[in-house]
Amino acid sequence: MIIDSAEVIVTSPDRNFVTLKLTTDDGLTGLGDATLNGRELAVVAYLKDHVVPLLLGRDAHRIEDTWQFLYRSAYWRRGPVTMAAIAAVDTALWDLKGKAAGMPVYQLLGGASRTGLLAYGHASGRDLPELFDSIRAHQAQGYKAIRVQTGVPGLKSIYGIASNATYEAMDGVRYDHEPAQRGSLPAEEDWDTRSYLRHVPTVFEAVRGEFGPELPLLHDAHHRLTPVQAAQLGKALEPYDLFWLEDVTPAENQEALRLVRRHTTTPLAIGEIFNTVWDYQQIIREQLIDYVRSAVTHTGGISHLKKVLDYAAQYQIKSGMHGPTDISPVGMAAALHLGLSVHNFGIQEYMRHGARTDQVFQQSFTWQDGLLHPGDRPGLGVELDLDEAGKYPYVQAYLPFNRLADGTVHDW
Ligand code: KDG
Ligand code: MG
Repeated sequence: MIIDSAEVIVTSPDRNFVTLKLTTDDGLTGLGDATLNGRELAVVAYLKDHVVPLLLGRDAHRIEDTWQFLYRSAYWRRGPVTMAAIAAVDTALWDLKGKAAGMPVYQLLGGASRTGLLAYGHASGRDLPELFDSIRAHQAQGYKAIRVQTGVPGLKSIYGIASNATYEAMDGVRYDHEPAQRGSLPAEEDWDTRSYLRHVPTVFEAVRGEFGPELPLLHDAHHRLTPVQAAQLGKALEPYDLFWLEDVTPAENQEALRLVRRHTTTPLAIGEIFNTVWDYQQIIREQLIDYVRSAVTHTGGISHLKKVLDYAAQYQIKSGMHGPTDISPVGMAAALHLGLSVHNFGIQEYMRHGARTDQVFQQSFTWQDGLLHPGDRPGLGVELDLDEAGKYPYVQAYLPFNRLADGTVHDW
């Protein structure tokens, strides 16, 4: 099974996606997701100029060897662009191996450890009535766990969601396909941490009052807090029994989490912007987190994220793979195969893609009773319709950024 051709496909049905397609001498095709939200074309160039020429003529069965070759031979290691490119190759090779074996990828990873994957969706609203409607609409769609984000009084944007997001109603659920907004400049949003810290516990008190104690609730602080503010928030939210509190502090400073941990037992999830096992070394060893947020797409592919999760398993830390709409259906399928197979699966983030995206990427996963399953087609179970993809050329889009009232740039 020799790699004959490697094509990088950019398409923007509801948002930008970058896909690597490998074709072998025996006519099999494998897909890998290389989408890096807001920096898509950097990965396209990395793949086209520096990776594709190295792949032609290689044995597609040698997944681990190819991974190590791409990682070590570049000399320059880690980083989101490199690791998204390597992830795409790795994922496409798993897809090929599955197709060659006539088995879904999860079977090659050791088989199913469960019957389906618990998934959470994103409920949001400018105020409580809108938030409650959004939670109910998610429940009606079958979601058994829900992330809660709301507007903060005095701030213009709904926190955690782009203010001008293209909302598209699907079965009554509003979807923010784009925190990344189309245009040549990132949108500016406003932020005030003290208002946020005062407001969020009141939201969770109201949600628990309305929806009761059972519903697993999650919240994302999107790197906006200092360690002591994160500790305050975790403590304030303890009565509402969160499934997790995500990205409380900027992830670069891992020691910050020691302080947070000393003050709260609210479970912590971190890592959607991490890209290697080395980013997790300290926070897993010191048990500073409870969930690993990395996506296959941004963490070197199925092979590398499995290593992270196996390491995490030694400390009873579970998976919580990143699954917003900027992970393509190919990246989502990879997450589902990995999640189904590892023992320490925790929860899967699942925001539905738009109708155009679903036409470009034909998928075979199922969503039933709040559980996802990757399906049993050989490989990943996703095929890319090139004609459909060709209808939607790349559109420049950036994630927003924040400024405080005095004009200081703040984490978004
Ligand atoms: O590309 C960035 C988005 O994926 C991010 O804003 C979404 O934080 C996010 C989440 O938890 O899904
Ligand atoms: Mg997040």
